Amino acid sequence: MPSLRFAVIGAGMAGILSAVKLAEAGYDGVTVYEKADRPGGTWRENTYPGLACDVPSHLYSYSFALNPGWSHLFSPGPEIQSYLEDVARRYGVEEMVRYGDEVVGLTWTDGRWQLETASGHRDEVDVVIAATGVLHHPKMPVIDGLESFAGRAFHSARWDHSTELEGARVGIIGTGSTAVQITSAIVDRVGSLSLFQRTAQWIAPAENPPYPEEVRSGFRADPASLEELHRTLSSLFEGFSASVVNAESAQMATLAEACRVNLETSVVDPELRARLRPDYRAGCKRLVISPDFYRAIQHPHAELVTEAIDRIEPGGVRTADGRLHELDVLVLATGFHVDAFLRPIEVSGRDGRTLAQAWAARPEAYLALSVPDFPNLFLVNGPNGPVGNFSLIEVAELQVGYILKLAAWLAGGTGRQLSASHPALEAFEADRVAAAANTVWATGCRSWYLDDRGIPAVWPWTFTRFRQVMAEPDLDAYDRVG
Ligand code: N01
Repeated sequence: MPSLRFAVIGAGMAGILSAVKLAEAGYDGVTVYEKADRPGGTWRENTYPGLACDVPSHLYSYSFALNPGWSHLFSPGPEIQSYLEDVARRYGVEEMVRYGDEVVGLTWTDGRWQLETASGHRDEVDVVIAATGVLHHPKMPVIDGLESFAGRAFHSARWDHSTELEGARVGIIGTGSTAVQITSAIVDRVGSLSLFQRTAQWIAPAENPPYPEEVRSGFRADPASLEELHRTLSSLFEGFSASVVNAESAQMATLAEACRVNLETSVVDPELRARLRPDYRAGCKRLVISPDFYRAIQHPHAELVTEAIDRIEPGGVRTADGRLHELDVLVLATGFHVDAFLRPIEVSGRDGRTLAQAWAARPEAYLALSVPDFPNLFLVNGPNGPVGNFSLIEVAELQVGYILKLAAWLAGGTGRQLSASHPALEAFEADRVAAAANTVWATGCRSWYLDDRGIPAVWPWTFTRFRQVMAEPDLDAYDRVG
């Protein structure tokens, strides 16, 4: 039995997966550190009305724990949270998790990681797997007067369930996937809804049919059919990945046309339609998928506000035209600090080099998972990885499979330390940045995919290539220390 000791940080989708796979590989020295009191990660933190996954549920599932019971093509957030909790329970992850204790420090000393938590607990491990998430730290908008608002104001990922929505005058800032889902979910209940749009979004139409009980029991009776469905969806998404990384592909043109037709045929008022029409290409920002957003925004008491926000006052939002939009509730669906990987954990690697120093310009990791001078620290869903409209579960499964191969090398006794070499990271980054220029994400829009230079901070190649690269580590790309 290998004698490595592991710390997994985070008990979200990727942390649960890591723990399951480490146990399956026979490692018994595994502790999962989770700052909250439950697993689930983003699905625990986000509880806003309308929360759902816009990747089909039968793809957004662990391949080893397919779920015949999904209620819908795109199942709601609470169902996903229950699924993750259920997997954590059934696969023995619960017993490995230390809840309510946040990792605050990681220091590489004498060939091992010294880990420290907020409670003062210490651990010493050979390998750290950081499964700390991407869309994790809420990004608050910088708008004058935000604190002066007299009603209830909160970020979408910190939904205040004590706030009464029935009959309330609700404002939503943002038009990303989150704001679109919230708008559709609450428009019928609120007194009025003002959606503050800084940038229009292309909306891909997609119905969200339920799976009738007979279909679900069919899946239960025939697990092979469920596997087949997972495979089919996976290859569909793999095809999509090939189109987004080639902005001129025929599939992108088809997608753009579907979004255009959706807008032109769904929105009746030409003036509203014009204000909802983006001036950039479909897919440039992360595609928003919704069956009913256009219906919602045409609701008699919904208003699309396209005047820029000037400031926030106790009574509501004042726009640049001088109008005060009076509100009781203000939802900030303004996204996340997507470059805050691992932070605020203080990480000190080989020779005292800190991650803050290594990432002073921006986060970078070889193949999105290993950072030079930080041996035996591996990231799942780390910087510049595949995040665009794919199943992040599938991404994480491939990454964890790769990390397990690195761990097997460490456990094999040939060497005890592995971190990507500087030349390997530099070559990877040069190729990545060059390839990113051909993607649809670089065709001229503002989006959370772009780094501070305006370069898409994502995997710019096909998912097929990602799968191939993850299949077998190239150990020559790593500094190996015995
Ligand atoms: O955040 P976003 P999100 N004044 O960053 C606007 C995943 N997700 O939470 O476009 C005015 O996309 C900002 O405006 P602009 C998914 O990957 C998945 O919606 O920059 N507006 C934008 O409209 C998604 O992409 C699901 O001009 C301001 C919005 O806020 C990711 O999470 C569901 C502003 C932020 O959009 C993030 O989505 C939901 C300001 N000061 C989310 N600051 C699934 O179904 C920001 N904005 C899987």
